Amino acid sequence: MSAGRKSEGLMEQGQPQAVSGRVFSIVIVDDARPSTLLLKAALGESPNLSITLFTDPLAALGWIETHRPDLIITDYVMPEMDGIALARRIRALPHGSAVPIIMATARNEAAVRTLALSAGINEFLGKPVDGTELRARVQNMLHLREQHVQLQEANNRLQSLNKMLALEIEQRKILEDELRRLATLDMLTGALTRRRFLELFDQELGRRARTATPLSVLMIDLDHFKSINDRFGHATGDLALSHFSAVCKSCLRSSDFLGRMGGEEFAALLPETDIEEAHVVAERLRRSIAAAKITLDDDVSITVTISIGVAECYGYQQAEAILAAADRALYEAKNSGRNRVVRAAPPGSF
Ligand code: GH3
Ligand code: MG
Ligand code: MG
Repeated sequence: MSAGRKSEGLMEQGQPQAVSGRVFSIVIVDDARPSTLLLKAALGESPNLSITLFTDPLAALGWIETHRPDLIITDYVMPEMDGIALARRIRALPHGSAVPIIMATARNEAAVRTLALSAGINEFLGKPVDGTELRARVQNMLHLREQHVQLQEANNRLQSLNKMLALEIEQRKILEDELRRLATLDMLTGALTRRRFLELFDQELGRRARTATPLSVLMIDLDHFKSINDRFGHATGDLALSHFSAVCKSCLRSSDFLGRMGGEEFAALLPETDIEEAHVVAERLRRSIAAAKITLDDDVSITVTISIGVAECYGYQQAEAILAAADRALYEAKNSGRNRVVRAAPPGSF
C-alpha cells in the first residue's frame, strides 16, 4: 500500500493533483492494449497517480498481490479470465477485500452488473469511457480508499497502544507482587515478618490437619546479644543478626520458614518434621552458629551463640499454644546455661 496522508484535492477541475507525498497506485487491466492506453490518457498526467497497465489478467493478479494498489480498473470480456473472475480472485487475496474495483465494459446491462456486484466490483463505466465521469468516479473511489487506509492505520496504532498498555499492566503486576513479597520480609535479616510468619503458621496447621503430617517449631534467641551491642556497637549487632539469618538459611530446608518475632528473637517452622527431627535440626543450627566467625575487620572477629526451644504440634493446638510451649523450652535453655537446645514436653505431661 502506498505511503502518505490526505485525501483532499486528489484531482481538481478534473485533473489529478499532487498531494503531499501520497502517490496512489492504479492498475488498469484490459486485453486490448489500445483500451488500456485510452483509459490511462483519460485519467490524465499527475504526479500523485502511478498507473500500471496489464493486458494479461493473470499477470495483473500477481502484481496486485505483491504491490497492493489503491484502485483497479478492469475490462469485463477478456479471453483468459474475465473481469468478474479477476475481481473474485482479487477479493480472495489476503489484502484484496478492501481495494476498490471499477469495471469498464461495453456490456453494461443489468445482468452483468448484478453478477459483477456479487463478485465485489464497486463501480461501472460504459465503453467508450467518458473521461470526466471516469475521473470523477476515480476521485470518489480514491477518497474512500484514503479514508479506509487512515482508519486502518488508526486501528493499528490503537492495537499497538493496547499491546503496550497490556505489557505495562503485566509489568506493574509483577512489581506489585514483588513489593507485596518484600513487605512480608524483615529488611535487615530477610526473615519473614512476625505477621507473615503467623499467617503461614496457620496455613501449615490447616495443611497438617488435612494431611496428618507432623509440624514442629523452634524458638531461637541470641545469647547475651545486648553485650554485643554494648561492646561493638549497634551496627555490629545488626551484622550479627543478618549473619545469624544467613546461617539459618543454610541449615534449614527450602520448605521451612524463618520469622523474626522481634528484636533478636526468631522462630523457625518446620513442616513435615516431628520433634525428634526438629531437635536434630536445632542442634545442627546451634553448632553452626557457635562455630561461625563474624569478621568485623582485618584482625577482629566475634562469635555468637543461640538458645533454642523445640516444640511439636500435637492434636488441635493453635499456633500461640505451640509457640508458648517452645518459648517455655527456650526459657529453660537460657536458665540452664544458654547455647543449648531444650525440647518442650508434650501437653499434659506435666
Ligand atoms: P539473653 O541471652 O537473655 O537473651 O540476653 P540478651 O542480651 O540477648 O537479651 P536482651 O533481651 O536483654 O537484649 C536484647 C537486645 O537486642 C536489646 C536490643 O537493643 C537488641 N536488639 C534488638 N533488636 C535489635 C536490632 O535490630 N539491632 C541491634 N543491633 N540490636 C537489637
Ligand atoms: Mg537474647
Ligand atoms: Mg530476647
